[in-house]
Amino acid sequence: MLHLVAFLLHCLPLAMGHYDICKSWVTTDDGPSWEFYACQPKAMRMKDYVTVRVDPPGITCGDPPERFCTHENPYLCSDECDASTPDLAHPPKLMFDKEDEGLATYWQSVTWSRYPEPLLANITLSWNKSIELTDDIVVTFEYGRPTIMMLEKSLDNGRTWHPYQYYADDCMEAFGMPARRVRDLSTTNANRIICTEEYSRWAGSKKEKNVRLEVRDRFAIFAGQDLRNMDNLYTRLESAKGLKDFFTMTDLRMRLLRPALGGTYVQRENLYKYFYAVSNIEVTGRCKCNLHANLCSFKEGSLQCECEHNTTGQDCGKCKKNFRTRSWRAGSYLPLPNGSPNACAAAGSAFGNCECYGHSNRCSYIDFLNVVTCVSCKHNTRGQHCQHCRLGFYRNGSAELDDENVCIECNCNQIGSLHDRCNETGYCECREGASGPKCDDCLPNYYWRQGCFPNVCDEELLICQNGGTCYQNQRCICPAGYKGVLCEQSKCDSDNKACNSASSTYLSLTLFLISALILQLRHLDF
Ligand SMILES: *[C@@H]1O[C@H](CO)[C@@H](O)[C@H](O)[C@H]1NC(C)=O
Ligand SMILES: *[C@@H]1O[C@H](CO)[C@@H](O)[C@H](O)[C@H]1NC(C)=O
Ligand SMILES: *[C@@H]1O[C@H](CO)[C@@H](O)[C@H](O)[C@H]1NC(C)=O
Ligand SMILES: *[C@@H]1O[C@H](CO)[C@@H](O)[C@H](O)[C@H]1NC(C)=O
Ligand SMILES: *[C@@H]1O[C@H](CO)[C@@H](O)[C@H](O)[C@H]1NC(C)=O
Ligand SMILES: [Ca+2]
Repeated sequence: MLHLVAFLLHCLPLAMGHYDICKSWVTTDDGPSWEFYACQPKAMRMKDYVTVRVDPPGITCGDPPERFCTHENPYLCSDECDASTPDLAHPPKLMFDKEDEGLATYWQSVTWSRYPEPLLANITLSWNKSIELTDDIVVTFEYGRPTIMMLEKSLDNGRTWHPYQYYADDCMEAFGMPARRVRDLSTTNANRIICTEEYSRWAGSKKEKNVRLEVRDRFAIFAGQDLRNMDNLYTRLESAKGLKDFFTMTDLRMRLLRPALGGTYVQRENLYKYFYAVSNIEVTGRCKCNLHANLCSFKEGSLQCECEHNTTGQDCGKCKKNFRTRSWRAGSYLPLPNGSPNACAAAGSAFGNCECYGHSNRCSYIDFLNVVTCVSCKHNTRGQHCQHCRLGFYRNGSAELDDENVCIECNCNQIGSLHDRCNETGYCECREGASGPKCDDCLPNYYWRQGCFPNVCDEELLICQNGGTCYQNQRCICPAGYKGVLCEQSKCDSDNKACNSASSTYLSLTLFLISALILQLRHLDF
């Protein structure tokens, strides 16, 4: 079922005017045709499409039922949280419902009965889709805002996390960071991660309920107050490194680290008034579609861009099959005001008939060969159509020719292999004694020491004699009185002369040569 998202927030400047159509049918001197533009979906209330997870297990109040009180009324602890009674339960979903006039509905944690062990909770919001913030994130707390918390975000569906903003009543004490305000940032540090004290203090702000991640104030650094100069913001989003990504995420995590205290100290005799209660989390943003879609729909439980410009994927992040003549590119806000669609092109369109499997944007005609060939093949490919792997790379059997991962580095061990090329299954050519696909192992009866060398001694054939011990297959450590490669030789034969240095050296050299010869012969047997 295709359920089109129709939540348009008309009050948002970013939802208006700009980049809202992907193509239009125009008539030119050559007749009517499509014209294409960079386009993006409207901003929406992202809390309607989120899945939430609250950690650790058992942090939600009411199981078993519990009494609590408030900072306003600290000795009247008659309020009750009971998970089994709908009217008294405070499950996580109440952070995302529609508030009726008057009474707030909220998720609530257990109280701080284990003080001084910290009362910690994580609230993780996941969209399974990259989204771009267009307005402040606003978290509404009932019964006081936390005195320490932080926001983290993920860009890869929760595999890796990054700090987003720190909040504390004393930033230096809680996080070792100086307190800053977004309003004091400038164009050179607009995507700085800050710690703010604005939303965590109790004194003078008892009635304040909201904690913000100030997206508008950051936009305003470029677009000015009231966000009048959006063109400047769009220009900067294209050019300033990391700025677009700052407003992008797939997941958001709120780490609650210390609840509201209602004063300077925690009152141990009344821990029923310390807990977290969140009534709403407002996240306003749009699907990230790389400027290749102006619609985003909710299908099978996930947001999905309705890709144009012959792109495909959840974020329109690649070219459709048969439209991979040049490599995929995101659309661009520039040049103003319509941007560039950077559409994917079919073979046989803009580039003549030269297919490059998406590894090159350029073809060139070579006169004396009378061929058209791809120029500067990327992704470690080479060849007229970028259809081969560069030397030192081999073909990824599970990737199609137009996949970015089509060529895998051979990674041959520099010492163990003859050269850095490998065969079609990634096997390198090994030097004598070396083995393994990458030649970083030794054959049996060889040892590794910057290359593979035949064992001098071992536990099978080349056994150290006379009680000698084999050191890492490299040499025998002989007991006093014995010598030789395998300690096979007594230093002092019954003939006393042999103990004298000159002749003994001569003798042992001879024996060494003989035993080396034996070793060589044995080696030939393998
Ligand atoms: C919250 O998430 C962080 C990782 O971001 C983790 O280290 C921490 O243990 C979690 N806390 C709880 C209470 O689950
Ligand atoms: C996430 O989205 C992808 C693409 O729409 C979908 O295939 C996948 O099942 C979704 N995963 C979850 C956990 O919803
Ligand atoms: C995408 O491909 C279709 C043909 O399937 C073509 O009509 C259309 O113009 C292409 N769009 C773009 C933006 O190249
Ligand atoms: C081979 O290609 C597949 C498909 O793109 C990719 O998932 C995989 O990681 C690639 N393998 C290597 C070793 O790069
Ligand atoms: C690559 O070399 C390995 C080891 O020599 C061999 O087993 C494999 O069959 C070779 N693959 C191809 C495609 O030649
Ligand atoms: Ca609510």
